[in-house]
Amino acid sequence: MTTRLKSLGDWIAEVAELTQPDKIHWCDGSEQEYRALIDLMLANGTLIELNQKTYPNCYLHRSDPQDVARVEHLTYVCTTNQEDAGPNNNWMPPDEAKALLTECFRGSMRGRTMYVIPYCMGPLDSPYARCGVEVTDSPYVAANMHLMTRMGKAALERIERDGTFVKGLHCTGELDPERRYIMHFPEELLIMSYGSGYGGNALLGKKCHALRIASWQARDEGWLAEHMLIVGIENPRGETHYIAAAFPSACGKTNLAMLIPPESHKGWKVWTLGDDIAWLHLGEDGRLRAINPEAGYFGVVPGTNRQTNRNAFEMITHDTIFTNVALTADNEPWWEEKNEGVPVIDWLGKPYEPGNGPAAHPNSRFTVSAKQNPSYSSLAEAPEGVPISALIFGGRRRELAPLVYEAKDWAHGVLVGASVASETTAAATGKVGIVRRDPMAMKPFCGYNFGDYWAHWLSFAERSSRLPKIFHVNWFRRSPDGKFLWPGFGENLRVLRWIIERCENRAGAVETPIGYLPRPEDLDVSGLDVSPQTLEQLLAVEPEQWRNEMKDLGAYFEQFGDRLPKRLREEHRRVVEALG
Ligand code: SAT
Ligand code: MN
Repeated sequence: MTTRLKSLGDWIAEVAELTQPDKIHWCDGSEQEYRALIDLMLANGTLIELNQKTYPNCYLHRSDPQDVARVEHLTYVCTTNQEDAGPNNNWMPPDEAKALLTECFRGSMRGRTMYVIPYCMGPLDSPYARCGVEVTDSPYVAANMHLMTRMGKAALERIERDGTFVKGLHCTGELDPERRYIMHFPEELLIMSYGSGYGGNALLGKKCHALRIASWQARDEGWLAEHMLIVGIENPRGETHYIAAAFPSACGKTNLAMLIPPESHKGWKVWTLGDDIAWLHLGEDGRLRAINPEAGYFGVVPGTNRQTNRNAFEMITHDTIFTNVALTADNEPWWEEKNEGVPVIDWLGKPYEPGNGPAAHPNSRFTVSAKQNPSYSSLAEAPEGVPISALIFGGRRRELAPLVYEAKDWAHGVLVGASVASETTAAATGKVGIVRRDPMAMKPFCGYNFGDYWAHWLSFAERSSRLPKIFHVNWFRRSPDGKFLWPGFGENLRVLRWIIERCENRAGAVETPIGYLPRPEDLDVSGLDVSPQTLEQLLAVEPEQWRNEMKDLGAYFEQFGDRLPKRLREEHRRVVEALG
């Protein structure tokens, strides 16, 4: 297979000339090809076959121990003007970055096969979908891209029709953390990634294309590329509302996207459209419509069990690639809070010793096709996407942020999104548990200056009067003695119900300086082990804490200087004044 598209053919020739692979393989996306990739990795030891009786077609990949998460300090946005990348991104002049990486890539595929992966982000026949071509020397990346995207022949046909595509060049390299770079050139729709085989660094369709490059394209073209799950909530009357929700990595997006209604909510159904990324466009009717650009899940494994996420637990018992989990004596995958089995080999391949830390890496992952999800929505394939009733922002906060609140209007909602802060998790290298600002959960993923990004968000109010309502949630608030106050998981449906009822003008609320909050009686907590005092704590707005938060937010905004939209500054001032 080659291509009729000259620009693509020329680029592949240029890359091959630079990297000097032994062979070039154009991926067609077939099942036989996937099988051959798996067999190759089984033969060379990069994959381990798991128990095929209990986990058919499941495999384990152990990454380099130094290559287990995204590396934000080595991720760059290389725009001509540094201001365009903004203080929220690492920056290098494009020429310098390319020169540096060209030296890394020179001869880097010698003795290896170069895989050319044409892929489409979004349903193949969707006007909202966008395509890319990833070139990689990693069969692990090719196999993961097979599960995560619509890749191969059909994608290539669309690329040839469109005539444009995002270029992604990836090479595993020496896996030296000192020689690892994830570089983006949004002005040229180009990604160059060297020295890591980990998901978000190496599966270039995901964060690199579908968020960093796409957010740039979206600003130019008038849409939004967001770090959001998409879920449909169907009530017992058969009416479905679609919600898109942004949370930082490893804060439960996959669980929320696959939520199982609790026993108390007979007749409710939850449909998954996406668990990580949403592309949002204004439809002709003025409503915001969402598609999921991805076709699979790259989810956090630890914590997944029958109680927390039964759908995911069952979904990953077949046709799944596991990365960095532990093994039982029966050669089954094992992870913390699996609640069954006993680990004997840890994620590093060593005999498990509790004193050495967790058996599975805290950021161990499963890769699986979305079609395996029992709650997969048929509308996930709809070219026009689904209409969104509510947008939700959330973070992981021990204190301050109440269980849920609603923004007063769109501009206030943009402030609420911009104010997201969250405790860091194992999804990125660095310290875990530190509260940091993560506006719209996009801090690691916005491909341009946050100031311009907020202006773009604000501009939607001028284009439509039918925008969704905006909410903020916090499932992670704790009591002074450190216990989670809210049960979370399936019970989050109770909060989503209030959100939906607010969208239908059917639920009560009280106005506070930070937005509308449910009164205790507006939330259905019947049958839950949540006392009136606990509910009060969950819904408390402490003015002193909030005054400090707003001060901190104001100081954070200062770094964006002139690029900070006036409207956002005004919104901030309005909330500060309301807090007194
Ligand atoms: O970056 S990944 O997509 O690999 C995981 C995450 O951080 O969400
Ligand atoms: Mn994510």
